[in-house]
Amino acid sequence: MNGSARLRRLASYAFVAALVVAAISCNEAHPNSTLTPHTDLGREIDFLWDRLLLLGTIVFVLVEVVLIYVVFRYRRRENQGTPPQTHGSTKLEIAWTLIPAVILVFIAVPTVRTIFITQAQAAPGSLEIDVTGHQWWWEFRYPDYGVTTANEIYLPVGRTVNFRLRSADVIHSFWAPQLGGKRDVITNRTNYIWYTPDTSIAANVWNGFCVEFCGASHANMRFRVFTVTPQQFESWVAGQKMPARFGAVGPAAPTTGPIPPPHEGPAVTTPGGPNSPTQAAQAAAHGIAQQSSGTGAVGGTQPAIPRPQNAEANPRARLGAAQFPSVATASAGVAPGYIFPREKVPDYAIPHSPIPPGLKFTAGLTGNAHRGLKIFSGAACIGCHTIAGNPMAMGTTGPNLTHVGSRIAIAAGRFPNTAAYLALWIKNARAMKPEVIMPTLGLDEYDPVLKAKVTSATGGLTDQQIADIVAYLTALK
Ligand code: HEC
Ligand SMILES: [Cu+2]
Repeated sequence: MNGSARLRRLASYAFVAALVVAAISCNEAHPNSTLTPHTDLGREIDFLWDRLLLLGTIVFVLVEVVLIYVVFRYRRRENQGTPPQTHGSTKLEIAWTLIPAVILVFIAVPTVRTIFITQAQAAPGSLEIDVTGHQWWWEFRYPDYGVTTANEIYLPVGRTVNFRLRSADVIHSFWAPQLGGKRDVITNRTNYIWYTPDTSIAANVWNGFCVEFCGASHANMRFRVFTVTPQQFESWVAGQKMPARFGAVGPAAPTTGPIPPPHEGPAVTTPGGPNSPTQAAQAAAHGIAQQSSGTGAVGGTQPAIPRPQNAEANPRARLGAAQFPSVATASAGVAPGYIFPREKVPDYAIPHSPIPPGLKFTAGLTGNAHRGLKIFSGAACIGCHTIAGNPMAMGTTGPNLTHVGSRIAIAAGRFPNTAAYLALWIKNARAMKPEVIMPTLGLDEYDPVLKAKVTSATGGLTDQQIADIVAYLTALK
């Protein structure tokens, strides 16, 4: 291939590449783009980026024009002798020292200004959120409200939020690209980042990520930010402050809902519960995984959250108020406070992770939340999980499950929060998420970390027991 043919070929490659870049950047949907900020902090950084990009482009174009001109204008011609050689030029040296210095001033002034703004302390009266990075999930505490959650935060628009970032183990990094950031989460050190979500972004969901490699499941360490109106936030806080709600378990319960493998379509509830036919119809209409409150569950491939159902009678009689007082007094299956409507969650915020091949769950099982509460409270779970209102569950190694039923995803955004995924998760978390700290708990399941099978001697749970636990957890709105 001669030189000009090669040049032409390169040019056509470059042209195609430019087209691809243009096509990608014209696409509307950029849910994780950092170039469309929705907070004050995000805009400060965006301003700096725009300014530097502009200056850099001007310098680049000037330098390239001069370079190309010089290459062609002064290229070697035939029969040309050695051109005159020069050594040293004070004028030139002053020029090429001064020009970059001036350029640097233009870069330094906005940079330093932005650093001062973004590193300043948050304004007084900000909403404080304590963020703790764990391998591989996020713990969020609202110290002013006594609310603890995992992997999902609600922020009122228009109010500055001040994140206090700490790590429980290794270095992580906290980043919700469209809101602002990112900032490292470091062991034995508290970092801060604050921003104020624009009032225009109420009723939105934003993806968040861990962006510092922190081990096997680093890529599975995500979170969701819900930006809501101040009123919705107050309502959400009020609900989250309450102890666990058990769900609507009526006197006629248990109504049933078999748990199919998640790759099968939504199953049909067995008749029995007062709401069952309506629920089934709703589920069919919305393609939503169905959940009959307090009892067994149904999952489809649809990553839906159980919808609140009508509140029913008090389960106190069945549970024994003395043993689980708060659980027993809670009677409604309806979430006690505002929760972001499941059907409004955009697709980019819904997990699409595949289920590991070989992991199966007995189809058609019916869970019972009463039994689930007892099994949960007597199993290893309570050593790692807290459920406010269940005095047995006080562990802090894993996420707080007090209102786990009101979250859209589990396992730090890896799977949708439906009965079917919950069942598989409890059965073999380590198959669902590599090397996760939560052990494999399903009877006869293979624990890929311990490299051993789970037996009944090591507390292995049957599918029926897991279905019961799932009924209990999904009732915790
Ligand atoms: C050794 C501690 C440990 C034990 C025992 C344990 N878990 Fe977990 N669990 C964890 C950890 C850690 C996570 C977070 C995993 C992740 O996302 O990386 C977790 C996550 C979960 C989640 C998802 C929560 C969320 O918001 O993402 C559920 C549900 C859950 N566990 C239920 C159970 C149940 C039910 C049991 C008992 C049958 C149990 N766990 C036993 C440590 C444990
Ligand atoms: Cu990480």
